[in-house]
Amino acid sequence: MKDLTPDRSSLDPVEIASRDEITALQTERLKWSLAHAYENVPHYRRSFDDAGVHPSDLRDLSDLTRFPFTQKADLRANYPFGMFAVPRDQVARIHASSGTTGQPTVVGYTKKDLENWGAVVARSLRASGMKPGDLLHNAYGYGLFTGGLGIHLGADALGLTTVPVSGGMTQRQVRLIEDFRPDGITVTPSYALSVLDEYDAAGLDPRKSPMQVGIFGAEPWTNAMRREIEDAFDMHAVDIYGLSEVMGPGVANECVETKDGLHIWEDHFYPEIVDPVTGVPVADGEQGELVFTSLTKEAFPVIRYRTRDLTRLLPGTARSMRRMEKVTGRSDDMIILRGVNVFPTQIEEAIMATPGLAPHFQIELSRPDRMDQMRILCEAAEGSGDSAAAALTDRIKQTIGISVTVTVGPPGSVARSQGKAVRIIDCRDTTP
Ligand code: DLL
Repeated sequence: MKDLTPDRSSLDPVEIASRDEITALQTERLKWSLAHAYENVPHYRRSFDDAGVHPSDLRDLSDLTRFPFTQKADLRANYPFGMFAVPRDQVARIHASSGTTGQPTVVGYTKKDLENWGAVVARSLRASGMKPGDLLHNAYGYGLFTGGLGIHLGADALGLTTVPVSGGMTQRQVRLIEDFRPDGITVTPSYALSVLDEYDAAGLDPRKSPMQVGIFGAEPWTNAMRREIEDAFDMHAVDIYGLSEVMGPGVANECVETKDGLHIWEDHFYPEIVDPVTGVPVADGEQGELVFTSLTKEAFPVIRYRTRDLTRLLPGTARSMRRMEKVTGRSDDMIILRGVNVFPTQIEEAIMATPGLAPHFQIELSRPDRMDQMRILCEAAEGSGDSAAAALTDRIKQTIGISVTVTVGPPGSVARSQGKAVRIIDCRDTTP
């Protein structure tokens, strides 16, 4: 793999500023953001008043913990535009979450917000090893989802040539990659695997593909999956994180030279980690739920937004800004199987460590006789037998401590998605 480390002189000065400079900037911006939310969003005025706090109570960053959390339910209760802090005619763009359960969550951006978003995505793409003039194959979905258009903004800001392919039509993805010869690809890691399958189906060698880097996010993926993809395509695989409520892609990104967790662009998004049950903040280095406060957003400020994503904060390395460890999963995706907490990422790790299995999988939950059961649906790698089932069952028992059944189907038998993978099929009847 080629060394893609960006030239230090090409970085935004704030990426390598001192911690004191970053803290001073965050404090000034946080004061503005709290006042802006309080003065312009009835929900924030009410919730701050109820908690007995006022934006002027914030003297330094540690005072933020006195302010109330914001939850997804608050955004839903104010559907569609109730959380906007500027008049609707100053909102330049609307995005929304898919809303598979209940109401979609609507978010908005002013022109300035779009500029800032473009800047943090540009920073993310540069950290991933892309440079002005490079060609980018953008296979994140375009539309209300923030992936496609968010990456596009950043690619424009960095000066890339963007191919706005969006998701789907996998054969065409491969043909365009081979014809246009992109330097990088932006796509969910699970859909990257479908692209990989298509390379095989077309009889093409993925290691000869032109791509030098894949920038993968929008869903959890493990370091084991990173190795698999890097090996298969002979390219770097880096992690990009974000969520619509906070901005979209580009809230945090790995640096291609270190791949040791994602630097949070702390000059725009202030992170905290809290205990997911009690909401009490925990120290850097400890696991918990990630919470974000926006520092510069005009249209849709978020104050202490509970992401449900589980990770921990680590000190900066390649950049001064703190890192978040690769996300283990969402607290809502945690399966409690007969008392043991299990995340789909742990199953992914076990599958990747078992010879003879392809990296596709789904987890089926059922409850016969009021006992929760887990079945792992996975696939034999091309040309291998099905002896891997027993090996995977054993590995999961030994590493996670749960008994599961494993069904190893033929290649292509596990459902594919064109964006975020659907990992859990819940067939449990929860009626008492
Ligand atoms: O998925 C934004 C995005 C697009 C990020 C493209 C990266 C690339 P939402 O649809 O609002 O936004 O979903 C946000 O997806 O709270 C996480 O649970 C999950 N997620 C996003 N990035 C990662 C990642 C976009 N790198 C939700 N690792 C978040 C793990 C991720 N989970």
